[in-house]
Amino acid sequence: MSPTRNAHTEAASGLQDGSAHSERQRFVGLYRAMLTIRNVEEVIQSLFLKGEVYGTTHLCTGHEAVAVGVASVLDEKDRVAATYRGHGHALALGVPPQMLIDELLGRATGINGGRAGSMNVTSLEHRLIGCFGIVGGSIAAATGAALAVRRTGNVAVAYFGEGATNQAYFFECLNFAATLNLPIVFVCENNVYSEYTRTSDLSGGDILSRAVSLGVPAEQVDGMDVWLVRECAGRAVARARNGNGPAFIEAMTYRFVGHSRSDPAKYRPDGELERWKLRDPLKLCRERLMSEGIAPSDLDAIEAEVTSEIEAAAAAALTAPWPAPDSLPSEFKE
Ligand SMILES: Cc1ncc(C[n+]2csc(CCOP(=O)(O)OP(=O)(O)O)c2C)c(N)n1
Repeated sequence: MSPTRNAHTEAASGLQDGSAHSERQRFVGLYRAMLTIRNVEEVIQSLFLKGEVYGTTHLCTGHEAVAVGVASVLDEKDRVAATYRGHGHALALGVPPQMLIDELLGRATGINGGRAGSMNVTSLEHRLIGCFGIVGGSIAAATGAALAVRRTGNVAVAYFGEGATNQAYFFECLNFAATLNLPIVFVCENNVYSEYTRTSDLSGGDILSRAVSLGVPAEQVDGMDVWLVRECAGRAVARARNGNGPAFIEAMTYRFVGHSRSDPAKYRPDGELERWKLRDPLKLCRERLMSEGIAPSDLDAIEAEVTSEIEAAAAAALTAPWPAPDSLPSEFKE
């Protein structure tokens, strides 16, 4: 089945005929996709604080360029595993914002019928084999998916945080992927913190060397710049697709919000957040688009359009139907 996409992901994905879309238009699509993620995360946070979101939430605000840049080089039959911080990945892969917001509010119209919630969003139709709450779980799931897609010329992508590179999954799966020459791209989103601790206080050595020592070529990229992420991911995905085996990307990024729920992130040193915000991926992208000749008023119009689309989706989610009790799996019925 062909994945369902919105206009923004269609443009962003680069899956349309290249001749019909100039490079400039493609990057406007990437900007729109990042704006969508930012706006969805903002409404989710506000609905969470009002008690409308069930379970917990881990927002990816600040990581948008990684999700969008990598998704933009994937094709229709690739496979992706993400983490509990996976709303952005789902949206970048084409899950409609309305269906994601509905899901987080536990509504029947959610992408998983309201049964998955924030941490377990899955949509095979959109290439997303799952979001995993177990740190490092996405690495194992994507490695399994790489085994499944290796005969079809497709690739698997594992997203995970830098804290997951201390997990056994990381070492076992990179070793396995290198040994079997699997078509997989490991995308580590290094956002500096693992929950409430600076990851450098938990880890020995550097992350790129770990991947290289297991036989996986590794590259670091500025995860705030969607152009650079797209180029880096393009190289890694092409390598895997051409039968040259796994690749590892360490995307340097920062989460602008706390780890989860209403974590105020007081463990950060003064000024750190502000310094990273100077390199907000949306700001960098907007500046780049303006330098390419796109009028600020056109970008303002896109921003206003996305904001009102997502606000309308949030309002609609609040009135969406609940799942019928008899739609519960039989083991949950009395
Ligand atoms: C196996 C396992 N151990 C511990 C946890 C608790 N936990 C949830 S998120 C997290 C931090 C992970 O940090 P990182 O991998 O850097 O990802 P980030 O949350 O920064 O995106 C931990 C320890 C867990 N979910 N799974």
